Amino acid sequence: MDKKAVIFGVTGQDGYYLSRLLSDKGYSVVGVCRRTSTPNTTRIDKLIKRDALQIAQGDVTDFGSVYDVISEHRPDEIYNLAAQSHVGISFNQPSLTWDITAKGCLNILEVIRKSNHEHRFYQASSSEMFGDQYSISSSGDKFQNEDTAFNPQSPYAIAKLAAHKTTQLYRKAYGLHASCGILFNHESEMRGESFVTKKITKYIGELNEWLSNIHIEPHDCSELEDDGDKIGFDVSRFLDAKATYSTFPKLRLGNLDACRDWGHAEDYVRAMWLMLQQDTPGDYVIATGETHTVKEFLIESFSCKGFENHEKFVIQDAALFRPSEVPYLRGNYSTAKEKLGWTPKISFKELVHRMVNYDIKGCQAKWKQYT
Ligand code: NAP
Ligand code: F7E
Repeated sequence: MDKKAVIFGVTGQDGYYLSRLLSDKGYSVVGVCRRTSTPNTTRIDKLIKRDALQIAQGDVTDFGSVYDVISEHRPDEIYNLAAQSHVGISFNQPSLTWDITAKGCLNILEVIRKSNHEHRFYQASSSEMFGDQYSISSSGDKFQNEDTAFNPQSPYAIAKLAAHKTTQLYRKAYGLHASCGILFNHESEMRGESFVTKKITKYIGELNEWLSNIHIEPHDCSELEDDGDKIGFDVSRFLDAKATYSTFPKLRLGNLDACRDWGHAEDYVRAMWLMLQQDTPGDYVIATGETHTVKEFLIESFSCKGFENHEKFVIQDAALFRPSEVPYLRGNYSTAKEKLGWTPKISFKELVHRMVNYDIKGCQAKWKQYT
């Protein structure tokens, strides 16, 4: 008989890729959505339409709705992807972040513990839990693996660590088949727009559209003028005399020196599924083993479209720096490779190019709609 899975956090980036993967594998997939005043199902609408995904109403902070969903559907596998997942925002909304990201996980674990059905459980743990900690290899390289100490640097990371430890406790104390994926940053065409990668690639899509409307090639931006927090161009020679000067805002970013290990979400949801197919539960680092600064991501993104450099278009804004930062992340995924047979397939360069191309096409399509 086909397996059944329940996904909390189905409307997010990973929820989309995971529900697609499980549905392709023949699972009956139930995605839990919370009530919002505007639609939050844009990523998954196509999956719902072709009956690859069934929706249940629920909120992880509401024990009763978590109980109802799990007891009604009695899934073989439960994936908890629900979180207030933005590290920067967690400094402004620590209490909400705790309720969703830490207590939400506890609510699910409690329902599983009380259930008389065997549910396998996946918890979306995070490399943010390492904070400023790393291990050092015999050749002197810095990395994090399952044995590296945790020292969280944000309310988000503290909530994730609480959920991680609670999952481990429920595994040990009550014998639950509960696994934690310690996932390093993973991005995609479907990434939320406030994360730094998507912020950059979406900006390039919009900038590219502006340049094409003023007849300037990305590799030839020398005539653009620096206008403080905007760039400007005298368009009178191309367009009607009324429109003489066109401007476009610069991209505002915070810390460009932080190092992140960026992979593609499509690879990472495969690892989540593999964890729940093992006879025994466990904890696994999922990463690419490579690290890049935010600045390197910027350079690679701008170079995809042939821009000479990014400097003309970017402003560093002190308000976007975090009160405390995670400086260096580079995961060692050898346990996942050995035990799950998992390796990432999509490289850093391919990830960046896929995101930039997707956002360029998206902005062109949007522009056509209005012209
Ligand atoms: P995301 O795009 O921000 O998605 C988060 C999901 O959680 C959304 O579906 C959101 O629903 C849902 N959610 C928020 N509050 C909820 C609540 N009270 N009840 C039920 N659902 C709620 O995050 P993601 O990038 O897909 O990441 C998935 C999970 O992995 C998260 O737990 C994240 O913290 C963790 N993680 C992510 C990364 C990464 O680099 N992407 C790395 C490590 C760990 P709405 O659409 O209604 O907001
Ligand atoms: O920041 C810097 C920022 O918000 C990456 C989440 O999925 O991965 C993600 O957390 C870096 C940080 O991701 C801007 O200071 C500079 O150093 O894209 P991010 P994150 O904080 O690494 C982990 C593993 C998760 O678990 C999280 O859920 O980029 N940065 N300028 C900026 N970041 C943002 N968001 N916006 C900026 O303008």
